[in-house]
Amino acid sequence: MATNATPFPHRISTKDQYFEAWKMAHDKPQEFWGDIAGSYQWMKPWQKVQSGDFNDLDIKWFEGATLNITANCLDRHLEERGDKTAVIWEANDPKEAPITYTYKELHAEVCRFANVLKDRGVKKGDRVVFYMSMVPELLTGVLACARIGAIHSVVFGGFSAQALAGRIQDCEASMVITCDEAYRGNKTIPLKAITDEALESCTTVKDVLVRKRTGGSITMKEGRDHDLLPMIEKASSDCAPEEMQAEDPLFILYTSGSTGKPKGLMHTTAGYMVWAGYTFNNVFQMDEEDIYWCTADIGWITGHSYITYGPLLNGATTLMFEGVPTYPDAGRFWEVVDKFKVTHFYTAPTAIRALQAMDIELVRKHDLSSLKVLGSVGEPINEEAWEWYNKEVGKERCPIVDTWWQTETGGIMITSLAGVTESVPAHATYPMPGVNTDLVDNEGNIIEGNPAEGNLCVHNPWPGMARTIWGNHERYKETYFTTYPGKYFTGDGARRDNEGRYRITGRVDDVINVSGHRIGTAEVEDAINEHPSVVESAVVGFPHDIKGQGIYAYVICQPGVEKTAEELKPELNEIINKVIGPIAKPDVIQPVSGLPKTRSGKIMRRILRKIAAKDLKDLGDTSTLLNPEIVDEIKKGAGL
Ligand code: 7RM
Repeated sequence: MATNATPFPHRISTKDQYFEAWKMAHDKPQEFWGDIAGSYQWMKPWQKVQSGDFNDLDIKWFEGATLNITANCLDRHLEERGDKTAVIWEANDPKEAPITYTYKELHAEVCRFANVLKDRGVKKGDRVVFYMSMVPELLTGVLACARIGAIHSVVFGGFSAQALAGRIQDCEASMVITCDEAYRGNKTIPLKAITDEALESCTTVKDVLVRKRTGGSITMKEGRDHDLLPMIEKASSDCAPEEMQAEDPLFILYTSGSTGKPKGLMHTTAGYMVWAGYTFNNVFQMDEEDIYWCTADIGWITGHSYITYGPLLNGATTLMFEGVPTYPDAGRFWEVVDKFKVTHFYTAPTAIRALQAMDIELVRKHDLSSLKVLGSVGEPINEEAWEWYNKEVGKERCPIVDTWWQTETGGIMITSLAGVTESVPAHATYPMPGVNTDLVDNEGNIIEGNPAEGNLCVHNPWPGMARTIWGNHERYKETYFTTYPGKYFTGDGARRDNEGRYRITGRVDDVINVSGHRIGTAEVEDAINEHPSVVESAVVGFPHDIKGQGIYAYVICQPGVEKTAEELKPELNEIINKVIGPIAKPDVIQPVSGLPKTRSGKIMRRILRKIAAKDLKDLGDTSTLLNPEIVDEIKKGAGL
């Protein structure tokens, strides 16, 4: 394909241009974002680029405009790159043939799927929950929803029936789309059976569409359950994009916080589109012929913004992988890079660390010379993993973009731009244009100057930010905007170096990040407390070589119940599997007779974190505790 080297509008190509763009976005955000939005396709123009602020929290971008995001992901490219590969799908089993879709084919497939949804009565504003593995229909299905204005909510296939049910109930979904079973390495996961169990407690779901994948045995409920693939095959490939308001919801995605149940973050259409498109374009700096692979699952925000929307908005080729990094062996990632000549590779530090621990020949025997850019996302990357990634995967010739962002932010917020601004080991580095960051101390005072360390906040609205928590705007305000009034508080701590570059140090709240998965300690505690012998528990994170953080649970059993950690483990795991899913299983369980508490009855988690980390320096003053004697007992129990 004959292509222009830089067909991408608003591409930042030099470090000076980055600083100029950042300043422009800072000084004149309305003009800056109006200009960028101009390169997308709109049905009606906007009246105002942005309104609302962090006090009223009635944030709107491109109000008055109408559009359809799939027209921008698909239709807009048909003329220029209709025959270009849009999606490459690689199966769990390397022997199974990959599937590719050109932009034309993807367009047709999304339209067919959209017609299936319409035929089942799905309308604009209805919620459709996806509980699937990484089959092509997960990607085409979310786009089909967007095509007709239905709101998608993808639930990661590792969550339990109860967790799935909670999400379906919270957003009152009318449809669930699932698979018979998922392939995951040499295992299968019974997604349909889990869905059936979840639906026992859900009253809003009228239809279940089942994408057959393994052919494993499932039960189909007459009238409710339908076989998806034959329906798609029969449907017409003609489906006009629904005209959506800029602020119409596009999707809901559930994520864990420090308290309470998972929150359904709601993202809207126009701002999210502009943010996903702009960030993808500038962070990855792809050329027209490049092949991009993000190893995330579409069940997480990374898969929404950087497998699906971001790449397709930019007319890129995006690879979607059904499998896991260690099947059939731990060289699978590199085999796939070689097989498809991947140029841009985006993964999580936990995967890097896990593969780093394996035989190096698994990396070296594959040809990785196609790679141009490497990315990291999901958790802080330690220097050792960064250096290994740079040396063994990038052969010291690929810039690394360490991209810091969150489900709430919709897209990348702090990162270097590949080959444009410098990569610094373990540093996310510079905020994107339009992101005005502050480090604040615990009292909310802004820490001026460099270097600095504090709680990371953003003090201006940006197009991609979540607009609310589904059904609970008060909780949205309370969670993100009251700790430091007038600012969005990220929950992360960060340092800023003399050049103004950020290094994210990790969560400063009660969220732990296990293998890049966000887990609320309160959720795990609630699950553990369901055990009939458990009186109380406290869950904290601790440093883990591969997972980044592990889960450490301190558990108090009823008087007279003398259970060892070994006895508790399978019983607690069973409950956690049932309530949340296997991703939340504790690595360490320690039975204790009490927990360190302040005089007001609050658990002193700081002490528990130190003990879990086997770090007894600066335990601090424990004499003010209600029960100081407990600290020695817990230390002893931890083998310290
Ligand atoms: C994209 C995503 C968000 C939390 C966030 C951080 C941590 C993500 C980085 C990172 C250090 C990074 N969304 N985090 N990226 N920490 N460096 N590059 O992961 O909502 O699932 O998690 O993940 O703590 O608050 S998420």
